[in-house]
Amino acid sequence: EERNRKEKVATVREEVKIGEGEWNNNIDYFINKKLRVWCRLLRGQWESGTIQTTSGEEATVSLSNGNVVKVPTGDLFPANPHILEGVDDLIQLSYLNEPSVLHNLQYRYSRDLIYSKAGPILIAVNPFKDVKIYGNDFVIAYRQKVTDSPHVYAIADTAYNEMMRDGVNQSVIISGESGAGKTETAKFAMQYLTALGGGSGRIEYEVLQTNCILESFGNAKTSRNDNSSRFGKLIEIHFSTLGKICGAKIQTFLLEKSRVVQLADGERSYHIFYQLCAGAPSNLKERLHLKLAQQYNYLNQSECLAIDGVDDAQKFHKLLEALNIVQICKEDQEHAFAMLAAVLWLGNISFKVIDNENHVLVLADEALSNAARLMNCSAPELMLALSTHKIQAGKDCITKKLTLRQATDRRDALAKFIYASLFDWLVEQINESLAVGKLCTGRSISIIDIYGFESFKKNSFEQFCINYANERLQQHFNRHLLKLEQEEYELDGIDWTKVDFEDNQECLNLFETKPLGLLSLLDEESNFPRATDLTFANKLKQHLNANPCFKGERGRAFSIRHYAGEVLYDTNGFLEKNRDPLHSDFIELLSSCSCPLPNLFASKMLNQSQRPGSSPCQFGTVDTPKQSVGTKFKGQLFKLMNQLENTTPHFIRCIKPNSKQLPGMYEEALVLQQLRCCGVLEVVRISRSGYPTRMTHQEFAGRYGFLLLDNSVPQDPLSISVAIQITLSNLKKYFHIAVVRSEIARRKYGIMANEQMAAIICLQSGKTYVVHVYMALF
Ligand code: AOV
Ligand code: MG
Repeated sequence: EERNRKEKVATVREEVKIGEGEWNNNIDYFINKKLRVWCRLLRGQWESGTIQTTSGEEATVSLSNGNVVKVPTGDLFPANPHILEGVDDLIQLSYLNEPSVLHNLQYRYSRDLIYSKAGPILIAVNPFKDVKIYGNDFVIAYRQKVTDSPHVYAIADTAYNEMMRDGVNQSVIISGESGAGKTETAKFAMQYLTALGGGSGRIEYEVLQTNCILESFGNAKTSRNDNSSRFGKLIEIHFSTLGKICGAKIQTFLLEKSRVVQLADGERSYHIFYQLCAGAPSNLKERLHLKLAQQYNYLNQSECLAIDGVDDAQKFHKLLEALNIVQICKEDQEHAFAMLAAVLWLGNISFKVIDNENHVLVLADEALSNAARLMNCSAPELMLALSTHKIQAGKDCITKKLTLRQATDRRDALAKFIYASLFDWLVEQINESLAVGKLCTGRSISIIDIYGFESFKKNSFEQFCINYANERLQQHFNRHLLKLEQEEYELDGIDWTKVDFEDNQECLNLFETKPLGLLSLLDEESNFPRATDLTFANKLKQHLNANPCFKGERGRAFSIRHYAGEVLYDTNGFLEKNRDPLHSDFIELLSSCSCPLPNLFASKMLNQSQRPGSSPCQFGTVDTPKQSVGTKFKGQLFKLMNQLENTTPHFIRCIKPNSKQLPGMYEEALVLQQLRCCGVLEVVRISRSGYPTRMTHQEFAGRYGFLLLDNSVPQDPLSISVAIQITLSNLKKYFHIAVVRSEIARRKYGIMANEQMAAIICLQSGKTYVVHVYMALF
């Protein structure tokens, strides 16, 4: 076995001697040795083969499918030796070109090995089917370290161990585009942590049930994902000194409100509406005056009421269970359902045009009376609030009639406000129930799962915010994996050629610069009474055209070059969505409702929008909340980033293998685009040409001890150091060994070895000698 191993190492060594950069001089070597290469075919696909001959810039390649093709040598890349097929960490690949990485992931994916490591990152390729790698047996296997194949459980395990060992808060940061599998991955991470930190049985069960509730109210079917998160979420799970869960706290970010009133074709509103209509028992239905989903305008407009393979009624029963477990009392549940029904009925309220200026009256029909009854307000007052506007004129209040357009917008604004307030209220209730107990030590693991990068045919303010959030998260990723890692090498005085990476700072500046950034200009225009979406678009073009991440387009449109690709935005609705006004008439109306939730929502809103010095009499003029939606969101993201900075991050990158949500389908171009844009390849490159290996002495001896002449692993410190020297000088034949020179590194690591021992640093911690080896394959 030992001999075999040595031979393998020798072969790999010979094959990997040829570095990527030296390819041109080594094509002959590949021809002579009949080594595999990757060949880019006309349609951009990759096929493996061997080079037969070359002439000038052209090579004749015999492909593995039997064909022989002529291709430019620029379209050839060295392939990895067979023994490296499907390695579980990309850094083990000798050649790190794109086809090799793609092939390695595909090789694993086709064997249901959906997880791989890319140095410090976990890559998760969405299987779009049940893969039998989860559940109790697997949790135990990872806990007991029976297996070490890459898995979200392994990440959660590391986070947990580091939290317990170092007493430092941890975060698991999950990113990827829409439909890539972030939310599912986050749930598996939570599953593992709750299994590990389970104790009394109640709290961890509650923590898990929050997913069901938040998905009902915050997820919806989009054209990208049948269960798309329409809000961002950070869940902080707190642990006691003994490592048991003692509470949790959920923070949510900017729910997509517009979905409540407006749907794109083939998409749905929030799951909860369909679940309620399908699953409410008949007495509840009666109390809520509830009809079928297709009878509500807010739901039937997109001609999509059901999702393949999803039983909304059954989901409703699951939701009820979850609400009970999270201890939201029956009364509160009923209040919440009443608000949902009120929203649906609001959508059915219609208007009658009464003059040639398009002024309207509200039709006093079933929709109006039901909405009023559910909100517990008077129907005539609701009618008035929907069709007129009170304006303060000196000491008097005058009432103005609204046009059809204004009235419809107002009705929709009310529906959106009620829904968004309900969502926030629900999160508060959950947090109260999960409240972090006294036994908590303040140690926590945060899991972050936000809406993924989106690019539709038509992109509006929602995508603008979602993609901005993803830029922020990408920057956090860049900073930790690309910037700080390299800075550490520099500090340690290691000879290091910097790996360049796409920094997205410029795009963030485009959003955040004051006063000439997207968000500031948006606010400025939003405050300008006569501004329109078109004047806003023109303003952007006027000020931002010089920014390489910005492009003015025709009419109301503009594009942003995001890290994940260019997105075309239509400014239609930007100003209104950014202002997000709720007219004071409604606040008054909601405050007058004899029902707890509308009252609560109204008073929250008042607290938010009350400006210092404003009196209640100014009701009619204080129409816009203090902060715009964009600015508030920016603030939330900054806070989130600060929070994350105080944790040890663990990154998971979810990859969507096809855009059809189908199992077994691996679209190379799509995968490659995702790998490219999020910097995974650069991280692998840094990890590989960098010095990521920091292993304990035992691991080091176990792995490389066979290079010692007498094969023995000594135990006493002095012999260890001698043995390491010998091993190292042998290893030097095979590996790059970094020379750590700086004084800072010496202080950081304790005893530093001399140059002969290169990067070996011995650390004495307790009784074990830890050897830090900075090394990498040639
Ligand atoms: P997302 O969270 O990344 O999109 P999801 O986690 O909702 O994506 O995943 C989309 C769908 O892919 C899920 O509904 C599952 O059907 C499937 N899926 C994902 N991961 C797995 C897995 N590990 N095993 C089995 N099926 C999986 V978005 O929220 O739209 O950005 O905003
Ligand atoms: Mg999601």
